[in-house]
Amino acid sequence: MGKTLEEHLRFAACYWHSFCGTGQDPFGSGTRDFPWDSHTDPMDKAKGRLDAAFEFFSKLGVPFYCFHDRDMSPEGNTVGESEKNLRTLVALAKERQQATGVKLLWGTANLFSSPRYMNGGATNPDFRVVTHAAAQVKCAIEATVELGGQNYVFWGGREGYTTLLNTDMKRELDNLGQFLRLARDYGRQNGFKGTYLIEPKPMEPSKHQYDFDAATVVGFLRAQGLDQDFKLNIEANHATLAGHTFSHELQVAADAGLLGSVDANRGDSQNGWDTDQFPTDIYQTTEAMMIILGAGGLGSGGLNFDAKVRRNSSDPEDLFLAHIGGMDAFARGLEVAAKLLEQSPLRSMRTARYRSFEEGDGLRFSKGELKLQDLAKLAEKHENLPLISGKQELIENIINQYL
Ligand code: XUL
Ligand code: CO
Repeated sequence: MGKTLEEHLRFAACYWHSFCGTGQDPFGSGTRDFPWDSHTDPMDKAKGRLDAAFEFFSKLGVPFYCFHDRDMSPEGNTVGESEKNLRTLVALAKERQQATGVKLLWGTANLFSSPRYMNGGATNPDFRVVTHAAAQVKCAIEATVELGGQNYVFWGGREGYTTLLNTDMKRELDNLGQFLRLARDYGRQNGFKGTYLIEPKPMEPSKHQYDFDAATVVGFLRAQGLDQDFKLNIEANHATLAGHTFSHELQVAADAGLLGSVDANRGDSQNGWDTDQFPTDIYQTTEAMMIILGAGGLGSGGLNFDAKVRRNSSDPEDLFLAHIGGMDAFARGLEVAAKLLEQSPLRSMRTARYRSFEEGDGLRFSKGELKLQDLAKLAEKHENLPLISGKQELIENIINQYL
């Protein structure tokens, strides 16, 4: 379709799962030994982690990476010290980017790990906490600009509530809108030309999160006047937590003209939480790539592996195998999707279903030329309608032929 696989897919590796998470869960400690964790000074740990991350990115050959401020550098005792830590690591990351050619897809701020944010970051009922969220976002935007990041992400893990009995939801949402406008303006005034992204997720860690799903976020962005600067970062596993398919979320974002980027992973159909597994399901990647191709591609976004190896995948090579498998699953999905769009009858079958709106009264309805009473009158002409099959099984059979 006129682009190379690399240009279409724009893969990114994420810093947090691969270089911060050792496999610890609520029931047990980590299972992967990170040699840099043997340093006692947190800044030495961070530097060792950075070296390992860039060694991995370049050995893997992945063109992009993504990070949170706190993945890359430790929180200090004061706001100023945290900022200084991040600036030190960003200078080193810049050197590594130049040496390896690896680029930054997006940066973000972690407004969910510190106990300070237990009631939210930008939506915290205590204004003083909101100022801390602002300090972090300001510095993370500066870091993203310094590293040439193409996007800046907001994922609202704790932007939500635990109970409505103590929550003024309207005020919190207005505060979120205000906060995001300030962040947008600061970035624009300080050289950020990329896309701001909101990553929907319905729950976990909050009981209810404000950025519930793509439709909710599209409505929020429009209501807050943010839809010119912000798009959506759709994550597969977040879609399933919201009771949707990955394709549904991609299509909602694409239809609003707001499909910005993708966090490529998958859930587990028997587990109701964010398992963040590497994508391996070619059916799912094919459906996703059909929508992405239909939307004209990912633009400045990409496919970020927000995924982690299983706790019992304890060999260093497992991290390579996981990313390679994920890339292959999407590359294969892209090839199948391109063939389905270009060679199969799928697209023409869908177009044909809506043919009645392309001519005559259907076209007049689409153009807004008919009133409800006109439609009601026309119904009298359409008694005894034939049933028109949706042909779902045929379509599914066609997809399997191309797979
Ligand atoms: C959490 C999640 C985050 C965002 C970035 O579920 O997906 O890692 O991608 O904050
Ligand atoms: Co994510």
